Amino acid sequence: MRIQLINPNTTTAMTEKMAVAAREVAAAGTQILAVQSATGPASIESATDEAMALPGLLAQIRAGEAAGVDAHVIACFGDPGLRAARETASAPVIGIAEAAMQMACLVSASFSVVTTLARTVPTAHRLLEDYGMKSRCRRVRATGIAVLELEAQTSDLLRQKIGDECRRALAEDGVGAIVLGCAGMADLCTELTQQLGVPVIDGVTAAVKLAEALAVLRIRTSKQGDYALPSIKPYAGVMAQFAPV
Ligand code: 5HY
Repeated sequence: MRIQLINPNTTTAMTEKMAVAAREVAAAGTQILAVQSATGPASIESATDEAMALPGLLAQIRAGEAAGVDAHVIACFGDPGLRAARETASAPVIGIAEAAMQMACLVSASFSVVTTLARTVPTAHRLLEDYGMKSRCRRVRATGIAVLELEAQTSDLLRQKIGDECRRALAEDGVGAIVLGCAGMADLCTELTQQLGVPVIDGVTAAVKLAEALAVLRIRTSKQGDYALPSIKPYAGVMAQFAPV
């Protein structure tokens, strides 16, 4: 099976980092095709970044569909463009935030999210609302770490900072699990789970396993209702190259 792992930001080191995490958990017969947007911001930390990242992301979804991949993973914690990607695709499309939150709910009554900048906290709250998860998430905690500080191997200092915030979540929020709020934290999940003694869930690996499950079960994105294909129409200016076909 082939899973297209899409980094919707344009930072190659981050794409490579998440590909390593994805390949570590992928089943023997699963190929991880790691790609990133060709256009857009280096990291996604605001609604503006997200809007500017979407044309490049949707172009990758279309390319993956043309190549016949079995599933797509959108590897950014804001789940940018998830609904548009599902309109575009017939294969399943999994967002890492939704995947991590759903998986946390399977093993704990409640969880807290430990994420990057305070700037991204409202996005996580909006997703919780959209996914009907508000009652399961006790708190979304920022670490003050920018996404690009996590682009390569996470430094010891940042590991410590993220670990400390997870410990505070366990001490203060009354939760049984932690969801890591950035694709750049994918390299921390195993060690934090060992250190903290509770499930620490990274969305990249959670999404890969959910994508495999849907592909094996041959469950694909519904093309009726909300995720019906978008209608074809002219797009003007620079957007013409991104128009649905
Ligand atoms: C991510 N931004 O996972 C999100 C994280 C965040 O470029 N990749 C990004 O902080 O919302």
